[in-house]
Amino acid sequence: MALLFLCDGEDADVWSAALRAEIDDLDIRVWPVGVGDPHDIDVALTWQPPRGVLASFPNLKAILSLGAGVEHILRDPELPPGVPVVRLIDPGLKSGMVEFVTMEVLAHHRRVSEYRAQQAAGEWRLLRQTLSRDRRVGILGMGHLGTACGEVLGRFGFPVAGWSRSEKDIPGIESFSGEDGLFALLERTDVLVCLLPLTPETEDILDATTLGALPPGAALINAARGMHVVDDDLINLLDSRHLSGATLDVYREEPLPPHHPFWTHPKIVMYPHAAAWTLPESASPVIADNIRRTRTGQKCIGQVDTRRGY
Ligand code: NDP
Ligand code: OXD
Repeated sequence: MALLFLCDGEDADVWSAALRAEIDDLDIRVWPVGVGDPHDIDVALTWQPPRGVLASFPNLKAILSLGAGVEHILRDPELPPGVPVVRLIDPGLKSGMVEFVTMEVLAHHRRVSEYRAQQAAGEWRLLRQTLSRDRRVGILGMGHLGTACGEVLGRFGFPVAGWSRSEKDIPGIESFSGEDGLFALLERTDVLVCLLPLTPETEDILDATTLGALPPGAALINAARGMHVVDDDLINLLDSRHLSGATLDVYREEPLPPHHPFWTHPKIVMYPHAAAWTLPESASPVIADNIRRTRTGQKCIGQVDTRRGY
């Protein structure tokens, strides 16, 4: 029994040390050079696996994502059928995302970009302040991360609503679901936060129709996936002043190509997919638990429905 570490760009030594602190005799094989006999591999820990690689391990019993998203695994057309795919439910990812979303909601609420632009221009001017109770936040995706963000934002006094596939009953958060629910949420939202998984149903969900349904002056924070946003539609709505600003952490192509208009758009604040990292010191106990579960025949925590896509 061996764990395959299939995460290009991640430090395998750091991860091996953190995982062996949880399971001291863990046999870890690092792709591509240290795999050994493919029959030994029973669990894969992966981020953006190259197409077809996972299919080459005949005894694979679980595929663990190194992040919350799993679309980077499910897009492999040669994914071995019937092997459970598991998303990461990690306290470090949650706290990182809560910090990021709170920071950016507050930045839009308190008009930070406008003050920075005024400072650059040497301009001393007060911009109108709004009470938090008059700034409505809407969250697309009320899962592990969206719910945590909504609960914290509610404590600042923002009226928070969330949209999910199923209706939720979360104290202090208005719940919307379904297509009608999506437009009802958009119409009452001043700051829209996207924390949806990327699935065939959610791809391109933020387009001229949905973003255009937000009230004039609304702002967008996308910390989910770049494929949720139709880039040209977002730019048109910012240029026409329907939207006041956007914070983007994720892009259709990463790194964002140098000539993409987002880089220089005055109403866009960019981050390089940095909202919430998977840190070994936080995620290793969760991953180790799922390795143990796989080896003792129990269901992993965070197993996804591969047909649903999340
Ligand atoms: P979860 O699986 O816990 O939550 C997903 C939520 O989206 C659920 O509420 C689900 O509804 C809802 N949803 C899914 N499909 C639809 C749909 N078609 N219509 C309406 N609602 C839908 O995911 P997490 O909260 O853990 O993570 C969300 C995403 O955040 C990840 O998939 C990833 O892409 C992104 N992410 C980005 C990071 C970054 O650094 N930028 C870091 C970590 C995550 P229901 O509850 O009814 O099932
Ligand atoms: C994730 C991410 O899905 O970092 O965890 O994007």
